[in-house]
Amino acid sequence: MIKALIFDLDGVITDTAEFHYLSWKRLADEENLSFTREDNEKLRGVSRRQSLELILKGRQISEDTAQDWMARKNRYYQSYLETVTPADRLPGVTEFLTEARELGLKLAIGSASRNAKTVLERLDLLDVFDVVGDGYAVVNTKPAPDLFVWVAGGLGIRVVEGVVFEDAEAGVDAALQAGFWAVGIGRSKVDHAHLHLPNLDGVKVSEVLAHLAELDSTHG
Ligand code: B16
Ligand code: MG
Repeated sequence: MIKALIFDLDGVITDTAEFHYLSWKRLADEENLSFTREDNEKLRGVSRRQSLELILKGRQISEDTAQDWMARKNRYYQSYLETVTPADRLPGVTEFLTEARELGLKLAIGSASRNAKTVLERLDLLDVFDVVGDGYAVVNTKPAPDLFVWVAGGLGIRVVEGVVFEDAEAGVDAALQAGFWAVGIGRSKVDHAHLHLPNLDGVKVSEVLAHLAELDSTHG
């Protein structure tokens, strides 16, 4: 029996990946680091700290410099966030969340981002979610299961009663490792999830739940 839906933010509810890219790119250009759009794909769902490490590609810098660079990138990113409006919800998101509420499901966010609450405010969605797990909630980030387990605790559900919607390989790994149902969204390596969808446009919550129930009765 599914009681809650848990959504990743960037790539599922809205697409802030481009802003992350532009912000890291500006920092990389200022510091003479090579950083391409292809490199950026590897940062999907990955924490700020791990993103910096991937961009450095093994180059060593002092802790003070690392803190300075992450803070600078975050300032660039936050200035992009000022342009976000409810129109930046991804297609189908509003309808999907509305149907989920009508079905009596609890709703939550499980995002690696420390800016998740700001983004939700800009999208006018903060009040829609019962629990928001963000980059401040746990120490071990995705693919560790900790964030989604933290969210389940806040919702008061068992992991088998929750479905995680994720666009990143690390996020699907985290959800599966924790024991949730997982729905992979988009073109990244997410087809190890129980169900894989291109996006939420035109997707019915009732159909997703029916599909998972069918899997449960076949394999469960
Ligand atoms: P911040 P998600 C993730 O969001 C992004 O996909 C990832 O690119 C970013 O590095 C991470 O948040 C941390 O973001 O710098 O704002 O703390 O997909 O987990 O919602
Ligand atoms: Mg994501």
